[in-house]
Amino acid sequence: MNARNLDLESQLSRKAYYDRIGVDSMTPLWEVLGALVPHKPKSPAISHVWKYADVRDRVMEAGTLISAAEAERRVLILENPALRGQSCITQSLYAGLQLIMPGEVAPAHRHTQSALRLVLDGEGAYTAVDGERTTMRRGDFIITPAWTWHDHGNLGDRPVVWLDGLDIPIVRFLDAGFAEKSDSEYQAVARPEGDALARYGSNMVPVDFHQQPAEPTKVFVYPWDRTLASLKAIANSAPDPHFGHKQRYINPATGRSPMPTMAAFSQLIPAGFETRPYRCTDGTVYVCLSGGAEATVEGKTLRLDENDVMVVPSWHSHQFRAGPETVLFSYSDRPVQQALGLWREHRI
Ligand code: GTQ
Repeated sequence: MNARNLDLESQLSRKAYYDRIGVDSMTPLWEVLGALVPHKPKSPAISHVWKYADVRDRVMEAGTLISAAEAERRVLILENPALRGQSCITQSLYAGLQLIMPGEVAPAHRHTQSALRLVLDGEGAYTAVDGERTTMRRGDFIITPAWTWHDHGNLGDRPVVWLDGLDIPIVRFLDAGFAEKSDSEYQAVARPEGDALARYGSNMVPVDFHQQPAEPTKVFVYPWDRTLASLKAIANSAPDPHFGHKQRYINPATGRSPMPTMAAFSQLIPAGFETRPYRCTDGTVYVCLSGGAEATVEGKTLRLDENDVMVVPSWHSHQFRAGPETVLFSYSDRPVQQALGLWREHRI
């Protein structure tokens, strides 16, 4: 409604009416319809970059203030600057930087929220998912599907930092959060390292294995060396104008995303290449794994160097200009939007 075209008397009588119906917990749709049913997505989130070089010291400082055991998870949440206090980086996604110091254990628990990890800094840590440990190496993409037991430890002599991506806001929105702590700090090792990858992630599955489409993959680590080898091998071909060379991580048994609520991607942009502007309805978190690039998001220029984390909200047009050859990891809620028939993209 355009109140400016309304005489004062009408304005006052409407306001009085709104106050009267407010007593019965009602409010007029016509005052909010435009916001409820927007012409196009108008995310309250904004684009932003967390420069790892700037925040690394802050993360390390947490290591002197609280132990992983006391914190349960020692994480600095990356809050969208326009959504402070809501523990989210977009309306639907959570991101955080988790620190584990040498000798520490982040105790075993499980929850209905799904988690992904992207290892950024340090070495010697492991994460265990449903009885199998995997060593965390920089660039490894690791998942903890909903309701799987997981604990993290650091057997090395250096602090280790990774990016956590969770669907916390989605589960919160649905009021479907459950969690429980294990009686033991860490899970007993049930299978040797590499078991899940060998069984489910090597272009084969056990002969009698059949998955429902919505089930998460049993492959819980996508090692960086394999990802990089794939990207390098395809980088000889012509790059896509909007993406460079972009691959989507999948559940190899179904071809769908590794987990039902979050998609993840790896992308190589050749040295000097500029991608054309692109927008999609899934707000996306990008991490620069190697090289460096300039991103332009709705006219705003953001600089991306190694380990920097950038958020691009829904329907924000963005493009990248790579300096040297650049590899970006990203994740979003795309599978949720696709399952609901909501997802749209625009290759500008
Ligand atoms: O590692 O289990 O960043 O439960 C937030 C919640 C990490 C985890 C987070 C979690 C975890």
